[in-house]
Amino acid sequence: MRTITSWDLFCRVVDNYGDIGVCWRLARQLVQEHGHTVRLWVDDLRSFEKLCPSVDVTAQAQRVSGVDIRHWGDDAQVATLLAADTHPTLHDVVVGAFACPTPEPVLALMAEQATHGTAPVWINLEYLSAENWVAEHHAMQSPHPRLPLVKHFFFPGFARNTGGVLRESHLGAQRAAFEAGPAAHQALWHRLRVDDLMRAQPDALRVSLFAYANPALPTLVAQWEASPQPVICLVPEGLAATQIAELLGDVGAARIGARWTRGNLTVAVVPFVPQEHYDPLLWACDINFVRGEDSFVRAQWALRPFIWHIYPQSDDVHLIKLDAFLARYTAALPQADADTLTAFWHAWNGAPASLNWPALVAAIPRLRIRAVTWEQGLMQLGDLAANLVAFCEKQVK
Ligand code: TRH
Repeated sequence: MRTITSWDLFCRVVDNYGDIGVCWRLARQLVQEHGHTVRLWVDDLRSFEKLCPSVDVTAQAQRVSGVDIRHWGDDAQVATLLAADTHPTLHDVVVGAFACPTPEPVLALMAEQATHGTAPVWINLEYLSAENWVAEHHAMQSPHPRLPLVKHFFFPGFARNTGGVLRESHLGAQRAAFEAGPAAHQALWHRLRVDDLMRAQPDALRVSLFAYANPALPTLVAQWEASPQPVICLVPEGLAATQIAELLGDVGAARIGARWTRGNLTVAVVPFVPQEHYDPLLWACDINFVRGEDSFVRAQWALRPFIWHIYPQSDDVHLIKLDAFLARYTAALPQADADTLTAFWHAWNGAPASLNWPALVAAIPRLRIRAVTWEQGLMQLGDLAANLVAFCEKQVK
């Protein structure tokens, strides 16, 4: 009987950091929690470096945090790197993340291994969605049109009969340790270079803002300025920071350390931190604005109210995904709070007129309770990495 202990994971960076963010998290978890071997193929090492500064952007092959990283270039380069590797055959599982294509040399090798009955399990790791059809499509198979290979569709999700979402086994303990004492908070604020601000305004509402450029931002900033309670907005350098700087008449000044104060609002541009340092920022804020896929999931594990800026797709199909998640998340909220959250998420995703910050703030106590029950429900699905391992083991039994 074959067992599953090793993985070839292919990641194409389509945009921003979510593609590599998810793959890097999964790769580390397979190594650290399952003791497996992972070879992670990435086409864009510069985006990767942003999440993991120890990545050498010039190296074709390197090992970081126990993960073998390969620069995914053209097919010839894949073949060369494979041949040169200490492990020149494929690993037990070949994963294409976010439906990226499997390189031809890898397909050829898989087909050859298939003739000996040792073809790797072939997985298409899909995008995350709360839509109902996901459970029906999860684990479906698709035979290759030419080769004796079968691809398995593995869908992350929020419902039973999906793959769940990523969650490291130590996450709850780490979060509890962070919340237990002020030292961890102080270290975080120091790392983000805002310790003076946090000391000066201990009662301010703390907000983290990770978003794409957003037409609702001017309205939000105006409502923050007029807020009765002071608001501190921590915005990582990037798209939203640039937009805020332009909005506040300080074009080109969205550098780390930049600060603006307007009315009761203080904005601070903070560094884009390595991936493992992002969670504490979410844990330490009262409300988190997140985007894409990975930060969206991390905000759910932070047990704080969060606002999702979903990755925009053509024909507004992303709005269907947005509403599918909202339907699940708000089902257990009092109706008024469900309406408030829904209106705010809609405002943040294209309908600025309905943006109502005071209503959202008033709902925080109930949203925090919901965040806890949501976490409990999600944990019952098991975590994606463990679910994926179990799924692949089933395929080789
Ligand atoms: O960056 P994103 O918008 O990424 C993606 C991609 O664009 C992708 O093509 C698309 O399919 C997907 O969205 C839906 O958002 P995401 O997924 O939240 O990824 C951001 C990553 O950056 C995540 O792993 C968290 C990490 N991060 C840090 O490590 N440090 C930071 O300071 C911040 C703000 C984020």
